Amino acid sequence: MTDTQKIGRNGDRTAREVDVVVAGAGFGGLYALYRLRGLGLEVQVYEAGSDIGGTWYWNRYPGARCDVESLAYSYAFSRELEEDWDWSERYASQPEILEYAHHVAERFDLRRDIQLETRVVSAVYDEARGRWTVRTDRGEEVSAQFCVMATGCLSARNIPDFPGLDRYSGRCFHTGDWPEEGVELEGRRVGIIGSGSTAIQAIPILAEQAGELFVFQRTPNFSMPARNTPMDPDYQKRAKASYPAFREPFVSGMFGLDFHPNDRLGASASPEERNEVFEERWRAGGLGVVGAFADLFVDEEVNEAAAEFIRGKIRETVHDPEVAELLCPDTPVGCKRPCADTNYFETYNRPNVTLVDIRNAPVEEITETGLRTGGRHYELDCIVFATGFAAMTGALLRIDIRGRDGVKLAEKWAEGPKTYLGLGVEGFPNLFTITGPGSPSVLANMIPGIEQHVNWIADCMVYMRERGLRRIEATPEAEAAWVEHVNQIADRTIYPTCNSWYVGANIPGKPRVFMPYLGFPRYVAKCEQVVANGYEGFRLES
Ligand code: N01
Repeated sequence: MTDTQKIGRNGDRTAREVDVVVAGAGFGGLYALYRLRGLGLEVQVYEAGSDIGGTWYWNRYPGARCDVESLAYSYAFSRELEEDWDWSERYASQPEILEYAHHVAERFDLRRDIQLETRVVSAVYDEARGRWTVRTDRGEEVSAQFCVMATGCLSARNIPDFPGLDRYSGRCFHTGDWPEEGVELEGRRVGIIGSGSTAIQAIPILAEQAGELFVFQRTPNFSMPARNTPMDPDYQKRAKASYPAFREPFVSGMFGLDFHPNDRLGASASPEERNEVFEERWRAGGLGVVGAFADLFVDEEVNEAAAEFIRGKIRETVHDPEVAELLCPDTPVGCKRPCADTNYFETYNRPNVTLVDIRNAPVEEITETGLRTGGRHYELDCIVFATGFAAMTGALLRIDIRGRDGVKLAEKWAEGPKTYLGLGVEGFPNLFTITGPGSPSVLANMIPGIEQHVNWIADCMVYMRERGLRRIEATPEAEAAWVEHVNQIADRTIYPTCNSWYVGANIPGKPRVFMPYLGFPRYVAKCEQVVANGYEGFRLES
């Protein structure tokens, strides 16, 4: 018997009762614990990893860092926390972000309610009791009034089902599960599959470490120089002196990201004027080119101008014209997640780096000693899978979640995720998702997005408590209207036009549905309006 179980009055084994179970101790789970505990609720957090940090715990691959400015990719809920933490670089590295998560956990004494190395495997709603029974992979069972799923948008790793994978005798790693002790690559022949944000960060470092590096690229991606620098102490001091004002542009633009959105329309600028704006932003570093014009995501011509500008930079940088062409994306800019890099395209000028185009010649098989594609065999000592994630839904669907009438979330979402505001799901009372599908999540600065969600959930629990309400559930009408709205907004943009993980296209068989909500400020306003109208779109019961 574990300490989460008790012997009931009749000798029967009953689950420990808590107010809230939180699944995941990344930035979402940590803040949920802080807020909900602050309401006097008993909260149990389960975390599958052997430490806290979520995404920033698992993604320890060489080169991992955040491409949102560190001063903005941080919690805003505590002025003291803001004051006592200093960032060392403009864009923080994974070890520094993880250290920050540890600092937050210590500072607010969070660890005592977090159980590590424990994965939530099922959550079943008991309608008669109005409670969730949550089970873990350690065989524990706990009963909770609320479930808060802080399972992350990009945490269910995707390793494609390449034939022969099991017989490979070398070492292979997914970037999202990189060994804590690191990997010795000196003198090794290393292959990396993928060319998304992760690969773009990892490739320059792997190329420095490995004897030879082979990059197996299916789709090239747009990337811009991050121009990362050590943190200027004066800049940090000024930012902290008026932190809310500093943070404002990181939450008020359509994306709440580092795009520094411009109100100006590219359609009304001449080609020379457009290029001037692109150039200025390219020089400033970060993802600014993507925010160069207000119509860049809706006007194909403006988007193509930005695309051609970046392609020009790739052609200038990469010495071999054939390699440069292979690296030039033919998708609209921003349609797949754009990246901010350090020496990515330059890396292809190194003599130990080979780009292998697998767009028309997919990986045929993994052999005992390497990989075969395009009729050629590549001998490899190590294969790195930078092949992404079952984004947005994967981490939720690997938990056996059953709501009212025993309905499985996996069945309900068979044709794509359906939520109201990315916070609640019809048929699943008292279950909240932090940055769930249908919320801005990955199309916003994640930490402000998390804080907004957790605050909304915490306020909702207070509202319910004050009124003696026990259950909250999205109505089918509100949910259907929200799903339609999410798609209508996306359909006005270039987003649905390419095969990105935003639409689930990276996972064979996944329904093609645009999952995140576009427009963080509009979303926040909608959430506030829902509250002002007495949780409109939700059914509340005592
Ligand atoms: O994953 P991805 P990621 N055969 O899905 C390829 C965030 N992030 O880990 O494009 C061959 O983007 C796939 O090819 P294709 C960020 O939101 C943030 O790189 O599907 N190739 C693609 O090239 C990002 O978007 C930071 O044709 C296959 C790659 O694998 C998200 O995480 C840093 C394949 C996967 O790219 C995920 O990025 C890093 C197959 N069968 C990541 N299957 C920050 O800075 C897949 N691929 C904050």
